[in-house]
Amino acid sequence: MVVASPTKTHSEEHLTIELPTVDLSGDRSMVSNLIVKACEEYGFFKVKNHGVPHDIIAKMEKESFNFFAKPFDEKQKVELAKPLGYGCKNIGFKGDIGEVEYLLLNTNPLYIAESSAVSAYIEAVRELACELLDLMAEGLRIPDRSVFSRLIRDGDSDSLVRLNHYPPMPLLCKDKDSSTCNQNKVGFGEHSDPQILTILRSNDVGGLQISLHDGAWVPVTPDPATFCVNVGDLLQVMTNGRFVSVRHKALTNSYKSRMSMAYFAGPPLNARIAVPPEMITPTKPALYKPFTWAEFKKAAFALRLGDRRLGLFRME
Ligand code: GA4
Repeated sequence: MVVASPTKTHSEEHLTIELPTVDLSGDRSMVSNLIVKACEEYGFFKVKNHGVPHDIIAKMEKESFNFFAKPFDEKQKVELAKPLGYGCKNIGFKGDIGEVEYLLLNTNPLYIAESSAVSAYIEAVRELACELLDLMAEGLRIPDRSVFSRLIRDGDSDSLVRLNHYPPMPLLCKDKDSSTCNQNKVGFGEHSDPQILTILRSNDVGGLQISLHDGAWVPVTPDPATFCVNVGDLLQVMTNGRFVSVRHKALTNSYKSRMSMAYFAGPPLNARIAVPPEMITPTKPALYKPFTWAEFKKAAFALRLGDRRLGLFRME
């Protein structure tokens, strides 16, 4: 198994880190330990040999590009995002905007045409998400190995797929001395993901940045052969704060289109977000109050994209 250890390169302008890359074909107990370490340190990691067939990814990407290449009027014929459907620039309900157009879909088979590129992609990526969640439980030494994945496998799971298209945004500098000159525009502003786990695939155009513990923003090198996985708010809660739901954002590229496809693995709306007893110890008492996903989701959608919603659910 090859694991690229995180390396930092200081340049005059910015810092880059290589996220840990976990090879899923490696020894299971080593893989699960590496995943736990990455979730604790970065809240993000990449996976290779992930088992999602290349042709399923390629078809999904091709259909996504075809969709976004359609005239604006036609795209708008798809239901407008409320929050599901087609959206352009507007994110959520609280006035957030970004240089992005997107399609947000419920992954429930009721809403997705059978044997379509989208349904094949959802099925394969859900399988990967469940496998990763089982590996996390194993690495955390939780005897009930499917404690997290069970929530995603449930037929009522409230998981989403989001196709994001970031059109190229040239850097136009009227004032050469301005501090914002030469800065890429924000496609999707800083936030954490509310769900359990996010599995992201992007084309070879960079733009994703993650926030490190010291607040520094670091770009993630794009790699279409891997999936980028990140911990969501609910997994931070279910690991009693051991895993971190890290803030991230996406910038546009100045001359190339960036396409990303995100699968947000969420539990059923009525699921109680329980912390496995192994995660609570006398030295690490419960950090969060109990709540259902419906309650948490409602709170998330009532706030701005960048607001810190986990604080609302912390024990006094
Ligand atoms: C972030 C993760 C997912 O893209 C998403 C987003 C959702 C939206 O775009 O409608 C939210 C955002 C996301 C978090 C806070 C709320 C809800 C926009 C927003 C202002 C689909 C999700 O589930 O939460």
